[in-house]
Amino acid sequence: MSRLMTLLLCVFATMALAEARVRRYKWDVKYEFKSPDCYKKLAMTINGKTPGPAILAQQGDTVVVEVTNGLVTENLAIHWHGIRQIGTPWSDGTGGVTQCPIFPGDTFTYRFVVDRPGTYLYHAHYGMQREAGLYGSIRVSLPDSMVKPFTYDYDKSIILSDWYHQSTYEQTSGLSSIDFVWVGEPQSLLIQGKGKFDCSKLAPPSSDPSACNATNPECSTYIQTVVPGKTYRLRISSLTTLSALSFQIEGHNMTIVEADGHYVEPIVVQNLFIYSGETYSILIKIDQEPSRNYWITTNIVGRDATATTPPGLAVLNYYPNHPKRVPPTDPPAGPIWNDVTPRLAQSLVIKARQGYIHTPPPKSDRVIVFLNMQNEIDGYVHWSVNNVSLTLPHTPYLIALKENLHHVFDQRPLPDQLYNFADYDIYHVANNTNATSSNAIYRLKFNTTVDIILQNANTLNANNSETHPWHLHGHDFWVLGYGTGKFDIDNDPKKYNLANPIMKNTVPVHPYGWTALRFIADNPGAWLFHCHIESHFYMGMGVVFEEGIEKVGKLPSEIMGCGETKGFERP
Ligand SMILES: *[C@@H]1O[C@H](CO)[C@@H](O)[C@H](O)[C@H]1NC(C)=O
Ligand SMILES: *[C@@H]1O[C@H](CO)[C@@H](O)[C@H](O)[C@H]1NC(C)=O
Ligand SMILES: *[C@@H]1O[C@H](CO)[C@@H](O)[C@H](O)[C@H]1NC(C)=O
Ligand SMILES: *[C@@H]1O[C@H](CO)[C@@H](O)[C@H](O)[C@H]1NC(C)=O
Ligand SMILES: *[C@@H]1O[C@H](CO)[C@@H](O)[C@H](O)[C@H]1NC(C)=O
Ligand SMILES: *[C@@H]1O[C@H](CO)[C@@H](O)[C@H](O)[C@H]1NC(C)=O
Ligand SMILES: *[C@@H]1O[C@H](CO)[C@@H](O)[C@H](O)[C@H]1NC(C)=O
Ligand SMILES: [Cu+2]
Repeated sequence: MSRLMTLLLCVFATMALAEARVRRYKWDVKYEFKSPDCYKKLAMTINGKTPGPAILAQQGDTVVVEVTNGLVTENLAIHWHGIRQIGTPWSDGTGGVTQCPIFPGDTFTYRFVVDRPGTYLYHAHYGMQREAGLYGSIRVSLPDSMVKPFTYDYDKSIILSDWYHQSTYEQTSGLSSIDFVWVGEPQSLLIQGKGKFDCSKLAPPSSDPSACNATNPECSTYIQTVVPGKTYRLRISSLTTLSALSFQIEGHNMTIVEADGHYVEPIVVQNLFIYSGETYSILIKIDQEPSRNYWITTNIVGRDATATTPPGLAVLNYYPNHPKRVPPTDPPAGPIWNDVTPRLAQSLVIKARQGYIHTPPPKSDRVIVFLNMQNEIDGYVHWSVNNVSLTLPHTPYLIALKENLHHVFDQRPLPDQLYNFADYDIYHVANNTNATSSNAIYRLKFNTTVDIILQNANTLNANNSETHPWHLHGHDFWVLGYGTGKFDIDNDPKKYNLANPIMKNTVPVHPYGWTALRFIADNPGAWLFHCHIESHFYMGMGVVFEEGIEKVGKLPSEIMGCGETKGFERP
């Protein structure tokens, strides 16, 4: 019997090997005028499109993307969000961390293995370029020989995002001025790249009638046609620059079955809370009154955008109704923006699926508490972690570490906990003390287990604490717990879920709350861990981990060319 099993396993392994393919893509990135919400703006496109082309692959495939930077005056880097890059840390696509940016006119080839099935993303990772629309989805299917723990008839991907009319240049200039200008709430929400801005609200009205054209087909409502009686898997992901969202489909419950590439114990919800950088698969049954269409809506939660950002609308079109037939009802209102309770409840209820549980190590070797703080530095507003605001060095960390360029970033270790964390009042307005700007990093002992506690606090404004989705490159982490108030290092760890925690790469930290994570530092490289809100990361909200740098293979010369790396280029 066991010999037969071994034989079968060998056969399957060989089949899996035989199936592995190379998926090649050739992308031209440039600026083009686009009107995703009817307002004409310069958007960053891939082969003429935003969202860019979806990458479809099967577990074990090698994805090769040849990116040509046609932005003329701007650098570029593209990150493969949720792909751990085991053995290829230089393909993570994080400008300043894992590579020199792709210079205008240059072509760079990303090459990596998609080693697990699931729903992943890609997006620009240089400056605030994601805001300009450079993003798309990655769908990795199971090997032919393996079955999913749930069934469905159709599989669709929908990316949610928010959209600003200002350029990234205007936004970054405002954020990095002494007269700080906040980016504000987005003008619209996009569902699979389509939204609707009310052109009559343009202030001042444009004299150019094409500047905002309500009948432009680029901003036609997104329509998902469905066949009655069938079950759909919708892969919902968020790549908002700022907003936390709620997503709902009128009259239909949704069953959450996957989160960030991991199967979860199915739970039925009426709305899905989703934070920037997260992906979920939901199943819906097309079982409602078939003579009409239904609304698909998304709205902002966690920030008061009621007066500024209308909900994003799309249509669930029951075949054979006309796709343009407007649902006879008003779009359902989403949940109220400032109620944290249901959001925390959703975070708490999602567990790893029975039969697919990866058990975390029972103990950690190191505990790092990251206090999320808003500060000022020399009059500039920053976000910081433990009083340190991240600035990226001109020479990327991966290269600096591997080639022993010790002088290009601050070598001093950073604290595992703010020295006065116990006294820090998370409900008090953050005192206007200056944080420190630094490019120092955390160095993790290879293959050790690390716990990260993300602690939220009050911002510089009274009675305000924000939601921060934190994303880790190069790893998945276990989500051991969430709590409200200040983390109690003596008692809260006793309540950790070590039995069936989900694994994710992005997780929210709720207002005035904490989130506890555990991961194994077993992927040699230099990895960013940061708030996935574009402006927060731009303002310093992130840290960098190094682990097993001596185990990193020879760096490809293509990632060189900036800062002190020039001598390492191919002659
Ligand atoms: C608005 O878009 C429609 C549809 O593409 C087009 O026919 C019309 O000319 C546009 N109007 C302007 C002022 O550009
Ligand atoms: C959705 O779930 C709720 C709560 O479980 C239930 O009351 C309702 O009937 C369900 N709706 C549909 C359309 O299945
Ligand atoms: C912060 O820095 C500014 C500018 O350097 C300085 O004027 C101010 O006194 C500092 N504030 C504190 C609390 O140290
Ligand atoms: C800010 O300073 C005040 C007065 O010294 C103190 O009561 C408060 O706890 C401090 N705030 C924080 C967030 O530590
Ligand atoms: C943050 O750093 C500043 C300047 O080094 C210091 O004055 C302040 O007390 C620190 N804040 C905390 C909460 O440690
Ligand atoms: C990592 O640690 C585990 C448990 O201690 C051990 O089994 C494994 O061999 C280690 N892996 C490496 C690459 O050192
Ligand atoms: C903050 O909340 C407290 C308690 O609810 C209230 O007394 C205070 O007026 C609020 N402050 C502001 C600026 O809203
Ligand atoms: Cu944030």
